[in-house]
Amino acid sequence: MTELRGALIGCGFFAVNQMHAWRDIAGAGITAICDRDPARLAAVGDQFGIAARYADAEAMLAAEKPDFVDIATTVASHRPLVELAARHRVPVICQKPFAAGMADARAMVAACEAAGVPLMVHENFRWQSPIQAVRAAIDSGAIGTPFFGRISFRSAYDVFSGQPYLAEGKRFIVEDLGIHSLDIARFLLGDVTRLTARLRRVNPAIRGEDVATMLLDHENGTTSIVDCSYATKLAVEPFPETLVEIDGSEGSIRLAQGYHMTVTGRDGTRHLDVSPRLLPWASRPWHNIQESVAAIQQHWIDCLRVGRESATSGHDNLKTLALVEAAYQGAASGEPVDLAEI
Ligand code: NAD
Ligand code: 89Y
Repeated sequence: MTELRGALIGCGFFAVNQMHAWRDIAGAGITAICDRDPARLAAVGDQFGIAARYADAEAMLAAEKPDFVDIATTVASHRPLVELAARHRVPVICQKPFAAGMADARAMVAACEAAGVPLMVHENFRWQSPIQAVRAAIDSGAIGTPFFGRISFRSAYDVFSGQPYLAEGKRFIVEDLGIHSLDIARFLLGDVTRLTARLRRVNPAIRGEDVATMLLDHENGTTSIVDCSYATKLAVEPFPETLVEIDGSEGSIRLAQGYHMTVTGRDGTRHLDVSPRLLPWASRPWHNIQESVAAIQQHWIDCLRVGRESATSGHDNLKTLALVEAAYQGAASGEPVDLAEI
């Protein structure tokens, strides 16, 4: 099997996880990196032994002609970089949030489609092993047909020290973290027709909202609550665990703090430890996210090899991003938002 040669753009805080994971991916590796910040370029190049280093993404794509490009920059640069990859006919992964608005997101999907280039959004939370375990329990039929869900992420973890830009944007928790929770809601319970949202800021030291409570009507009639907070001080800090409740016609699923899953069905109750693996390069409490980075990157390579659309393709991610937009619009108006109008 020929090794696919990847190029990474953006050598910042999160890219280090992606670089570690690429080293373990079967059939692929990163052979060139780019960052416009020379210090970050040097740090990642030295840490991972990458000699091909570029300050300019276009120069890298032209010289290296990689098999795929992995964009790990923040949102402002996503559209120009995805369109650059499309022009060079290079399959592309783009970090979340895919875009700051629907028009940019649709343009990026259209550019890749027109160029015949696969596009995946690095929407990794659905790839966390506890979330996959919940989905497997639903699919097993043990709880019957789901009619209610709650996807909950509540924490007071200091995310601002590693990602200072999160304190500065007009938008914060829905665009940064709630986007994952909304994607998990779609993954577990299906697409959404209507969303009602309430947002607020509790932490006076940041610009955007840090608490969000959302009510989702799913196409199949299921109702869910998606709630997230970075202003919730708990006895035991749960970061970065997403807690899940699913009620079905025959039973229920609870994914509780500590990666404890309880499945109650016709045949009784099962208690399961669904803790993520601690990969050799990972560190607590990030190991849950880090494991999902490895999983989504392997999925990308598996899909790329056989020409299959990835689970979180650009096209799929438009539906997750539309929920983010609906949350901001709905919170501003105080009214429910019809997703068909986003
Ligand atoms: P960061 O600011 O630490 O790093 C971004 C890097 O990209 C910087 O070094 C910057 O110099 C570089 N860069 C920006 N534009 C560039 C360009 N045009 N060409 C070359 N280099 C460029 O940001 P971060 O915290 O690593 O976040 C990056 C992305 O990852 C964000 O979109 C964030 O939301 C996302 N993220 C995802 C997860 C997850 O679990 N999926 C977790 C954390 C962050
Ligand atoms: O940026 C965020 C993400 O995607 O996962 C957690 C995070 O790092 C902080 O909220």
